[in-house]
Amino acid sequence: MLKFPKDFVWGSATSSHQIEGGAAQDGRSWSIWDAHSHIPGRTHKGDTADVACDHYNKYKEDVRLMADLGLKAYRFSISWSRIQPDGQGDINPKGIAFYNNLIDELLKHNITPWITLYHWDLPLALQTEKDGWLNPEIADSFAQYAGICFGHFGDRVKNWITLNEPWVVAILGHGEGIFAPGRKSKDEPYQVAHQLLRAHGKAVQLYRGKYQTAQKGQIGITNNCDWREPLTNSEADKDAAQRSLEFFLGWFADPIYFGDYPQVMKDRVGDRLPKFTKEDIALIKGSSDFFGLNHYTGLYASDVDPDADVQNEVYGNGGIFEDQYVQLTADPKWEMTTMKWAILPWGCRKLIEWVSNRYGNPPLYITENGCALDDKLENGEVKDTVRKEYIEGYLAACHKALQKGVNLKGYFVWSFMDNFEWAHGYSKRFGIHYVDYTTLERTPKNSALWFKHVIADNGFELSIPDVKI
Ligand code: GBH
Repeated sequence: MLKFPKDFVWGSATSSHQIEGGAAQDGRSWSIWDAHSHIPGRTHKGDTADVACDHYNKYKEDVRLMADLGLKAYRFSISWSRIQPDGQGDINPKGIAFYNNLIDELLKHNITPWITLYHWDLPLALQTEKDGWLNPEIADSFAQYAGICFGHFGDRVKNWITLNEPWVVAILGHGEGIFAPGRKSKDEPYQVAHQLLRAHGKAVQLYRGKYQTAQKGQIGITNNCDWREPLTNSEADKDAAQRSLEFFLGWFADPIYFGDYPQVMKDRVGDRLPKFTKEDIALIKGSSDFFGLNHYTGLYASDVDPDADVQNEVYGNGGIFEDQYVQLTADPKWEMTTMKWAILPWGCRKLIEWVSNRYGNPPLYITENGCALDDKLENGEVKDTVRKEYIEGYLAACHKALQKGVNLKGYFVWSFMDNFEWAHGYSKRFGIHYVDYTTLERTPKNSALWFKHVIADNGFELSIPDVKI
């Protein structure tokens, strides 16, 4: 039996734009993702999140399903456009009321709310009128919005995450342009990342200065990272894997833990990498009470000779190719999810050990981990064995890391239910609950029924003893 520490946080996660729907309900305004998905060709089959899972109207039913699962914690995000339709200024009382009701409903069922303030759905006005995350003023707008949330919800909410995956905002939103706001650039990712870090720092400063003592909560940030395994034992490939991890995760975590970007980024990106002022460093260094990590997959990394004529996607390596010169490859033998992401539990173990070693073994939460499959609902059942074994393998890897002393304190499955998977629309299913998009009916998949026992037993009997962890 693999037992987890007492008080281990067993959770599941979602985000506002992916599940809520009610896009124009009760005074909500559009976010950059509403605008993005309404442009033909940006999402699979033109899917939008206008209705999504209609969680805005079905939240009570959803909390009941969470309670059925015995979930200890639920991580969700707030739609900034519901709280401040213009992104600044006036507060929308109906938006406040919705999250108050959701929080109260969770607490009534003994489920601890974990709130993410920003999961990519920037109020559209801030983009069209202010240039969004490119504008240094956004740090103040974000802190103002965060303050509204701390003030209205912080009496009951003790776990705050400022930003979800700033890497995605920078690289997919401003580098590749496949996510909102759909911009393609080799420089903007660095500029946007810089403002995201400053905004995070300002929100944390406000929380610590004005709310934390009275409310007694914790605040941090969630970053994402895929594992990078050296392709060979050569020093060059080992360096390439390390460089890739520093460009991916060190980019956001080094400023928070050490007060500056990784040296390898400063060396290679040069003047295109913004510099922190003393005031910025005072805001950002030490600004996370815990290390939030979203993790799904990994790839081999190998070194590329900058002079060689290598054909590579500019952004295909988790960053801008010419800044890193890292080639990423998959082993054809690896089992893949329908996202074509490799299932690599051992990569999860290596990554959390890497984080623990580099950042001084901080309290660590896996705030997302999960698997997309072609699920079929048949006779009321979804036989998602691969998902159950994915979660089982990754949890076994977590357990091994715990035994080695990693300070892992919780694990949130992505996602509580099938939802709007961004550019993939509704074509990818990550949920442990199946959503029928015609009737909007929810059904627990077999993975959810298994996870329920894991929570109840605070561990599980490993059913896949050959899994490589
Ligand atoms: C998360 O991001 C999001 O927070 C969440 O909203 C989303 O629904 C969920 O994932 C599922 O997509 O092609 O092998 O190079 C995930 C961040 C970054 C993880 C890119 C996978 C590419 C893997 N992703 N990474 S690969």
